[in-house]
Amino acid sequence: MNQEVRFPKGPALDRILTLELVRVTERAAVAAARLRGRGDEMAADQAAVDAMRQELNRLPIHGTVVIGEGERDEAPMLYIGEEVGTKTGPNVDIALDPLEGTTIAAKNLPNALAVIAIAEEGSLLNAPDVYMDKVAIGPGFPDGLVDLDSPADDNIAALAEAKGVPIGEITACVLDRPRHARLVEDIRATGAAIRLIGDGDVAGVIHTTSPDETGVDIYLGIGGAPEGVLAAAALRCIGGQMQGRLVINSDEQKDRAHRMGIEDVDRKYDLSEMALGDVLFAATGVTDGNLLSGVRFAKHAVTTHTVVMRSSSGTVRWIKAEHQDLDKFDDAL
Ligand code: VTB
Repeated sequence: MNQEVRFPKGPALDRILTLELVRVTERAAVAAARLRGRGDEMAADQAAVDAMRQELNRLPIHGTVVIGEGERDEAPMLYIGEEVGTKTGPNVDIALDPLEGTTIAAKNLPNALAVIAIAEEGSLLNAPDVYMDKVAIGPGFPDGLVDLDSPADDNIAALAEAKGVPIGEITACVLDRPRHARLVEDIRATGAAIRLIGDGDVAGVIHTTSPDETGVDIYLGIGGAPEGVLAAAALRCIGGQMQGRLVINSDEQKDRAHRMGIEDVDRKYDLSEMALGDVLFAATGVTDGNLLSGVRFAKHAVTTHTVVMRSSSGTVRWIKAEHQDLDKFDDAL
């Protein structure tokens, strides 16, 4: 999409793909979960990447990875620009993270996910692998209630007022990083609570959409830009508001953004400028989390928990799957 914002003409993706997509994240999650809590981030990530790629190549799509494991020279698989699928179906853009939260998976902490979004060709922001400043809230609030350029205290006060609760009942989710020291101070000064997360800000943003279950009302701060696009894809399906802006710290990063078609690196993106048109989004829990349970291994079955959503219908499906044919996870293509 880049600079030009296109408007959707209507559903373009095959409905069947919604359920097909579940297999892709299920399989990546199972592969990663087998290596959960082993302290080996690379191994867990690699297993998830291999598994996701194999399953993705079975989908009847002609897909191009726009948000992936990295640029071609640094990622052998699922790199940006890689073509995936059987190449017989619709042309689609794909944003993926086979293991979002590699560190949390390695430590077996909450909210590691296998994540993918599929959208009509040209409708996902081709974000470089740099940081992105983000603000997100769930659905049901007036448009423009929060703004990336407003101070955190204003955003929190506006949200509390719209929710009809005292500020002390608002919880902000923030990545636990030294770069957020000032942000954390500013939020604490309002009286709001903070959920500090070690990693996994795709889940952090999605958590704002169900504050009653997750306890998170607003997401604030700087995380990865690819994770920002994935989160935007999810919010386009469930509803909610989000803005993001790339954080460019060097000429090299600026060049990288330019190469990906982004002219104005200071641009503030709204949700629909990061993910537009007919979007499908799926996430399977790797470790237990606030929205999704992790993979469960029993003697004769593996159980997975997945959420899959579609923007054009607004349907959100929660799929608990019991897999009894355990060999299928080891099938090579
Ligand atoms: C976040 C987090 C990811 O990257 O986007 C983070 O959600 C940002 O980078 O799980 P830093 O770790 O450098 O702060 C991840 O941790 C993935 O690497």
